[in-house]
Amino acid sequence: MARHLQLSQEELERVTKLMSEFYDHRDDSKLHDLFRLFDLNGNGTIEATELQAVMSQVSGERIPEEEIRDMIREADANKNGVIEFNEFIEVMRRHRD
Ligand SMILES: [Ca+2]
Ligand SMILES: [Ca+2]
Repeated sequence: MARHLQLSQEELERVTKLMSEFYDHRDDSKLHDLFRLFDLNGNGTIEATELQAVMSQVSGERIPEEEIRDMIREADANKNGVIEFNEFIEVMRRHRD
């Protein structure tokens, strides 16, 4: 089931809302929902293409590949090139705290 690598308007609003709950209200309970929104193809990991697509939509401008690579490198604790859920939690918390 190939999916277009882009969030719908509704999903984009949800990402923005969940991020604000996470950062502003320190609500960790929504991280799994957030992870699933980033995981556009639903395979259980966040790939570079997905991170770029979502981050670009959220910020409203295209994030360069180089920046995406740095973000992945920072988050990718087991060095397999993709972000698993536990790595996602770690990096999100590190950025907030
Ligand atoms: Ca994925
Ligand atoms: Ca990984």
